[in-house]
Amino acid sequence: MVDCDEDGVTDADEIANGTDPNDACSYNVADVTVAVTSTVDCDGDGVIDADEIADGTIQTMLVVIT
Ligand SMILES: [Ca+2]
Ligand SMILES: [Ca+2]
Repeated sequence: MVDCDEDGVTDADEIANGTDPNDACSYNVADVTVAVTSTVDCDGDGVIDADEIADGTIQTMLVVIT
């Protein structure tokens, strides 16, 4: 299982989803199947995504940077 951007979604799943396997802010939260080891805070609220996923506080299924 390869997860190049460490967002918890394997590259194969990202390709299947159409998200970017090299962008830790591009993934489908529903498809997080491995440990999230990235330390990105994609929505900029001060809580890293790994913690938001663990806490269930990520609201959107697909993280989109605006
Ligand atoms: Ca990704
Ligand atoms: Ca955040």
